[in-house]
Amino acid sequence: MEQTCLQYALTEEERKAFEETGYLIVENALSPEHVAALTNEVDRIFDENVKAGHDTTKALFHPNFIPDHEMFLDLVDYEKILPKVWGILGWNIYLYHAHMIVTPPTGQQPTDKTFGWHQDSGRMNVEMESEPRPRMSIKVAYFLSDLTEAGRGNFWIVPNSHLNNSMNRPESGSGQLEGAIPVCVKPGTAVFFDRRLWHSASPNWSDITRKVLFYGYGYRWIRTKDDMTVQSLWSKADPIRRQLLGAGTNCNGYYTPTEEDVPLREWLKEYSPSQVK
Ligand SMILES: O=C(O)CCC(=O)C(=O)O
Repeated sequence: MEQTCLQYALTEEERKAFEETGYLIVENALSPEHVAALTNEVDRIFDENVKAGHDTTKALFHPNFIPDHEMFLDLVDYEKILPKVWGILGWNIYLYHAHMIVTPPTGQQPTDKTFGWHQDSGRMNVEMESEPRPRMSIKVAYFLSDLTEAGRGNFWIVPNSHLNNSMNRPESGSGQLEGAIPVCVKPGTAVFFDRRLWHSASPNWSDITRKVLFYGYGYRWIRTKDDMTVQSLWSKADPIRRQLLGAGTNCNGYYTPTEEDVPLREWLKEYSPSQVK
């Protein structure tokens, strides 16, 4: 981690916006060249899946994509983004989950069918007692395709909904949650969202294939949510990247970390001590 990343630290304004609304939009997180290079790899993976039988009109949900290309790995500790992640969650973090979603055109006419609204993390929302639920994790979504208009398979959210344990769903099965909006962003935009923010995927009624990379960061004591076969990447990774890829000295170190378990804390002690609690 280079000290230059500190210029991208979470500002007080960004913290306030994230805490109040449950999300944060960072435009131009990726340059057009970076978007193009990532898109090539996403297209390659989509084509491989199509060759293996994936229906070209259906969304491809492709988890555990970090080992698929060095560029995906490099985004794990991306200097423009990671400082904001630790600004929100602190230093005892890792990448617990990552998925790529490619949403091709459905070729169908728009409908008003209710989307699949949810908070992240399944049973966490049932088995953990508290109102509101605790944050525990966030996701960063890197949008690679042009989503400046609705109807393109946009990510939908209900701003300010992250402190609501439940939401009223339309009983008829048509219409969306009250206050719901499509996230309309340019390629190269990163969108941070609190796992509790009520959100949903949506159908793609346009003729532009939607492409997004989701990076889920959570506390080190949370289990991985997909296979996360990243262990083979540990030996070549620097200490902070190794932490983010789930390395640790022993099981207890995920709960009560030593210096060796959390090089990110040691780095922050040296370069940004006010961020170490
Ligand atoms: O594909 C989308 O826009 C939504 C993804 C989603 O629901 C999630 O990452 O939990």
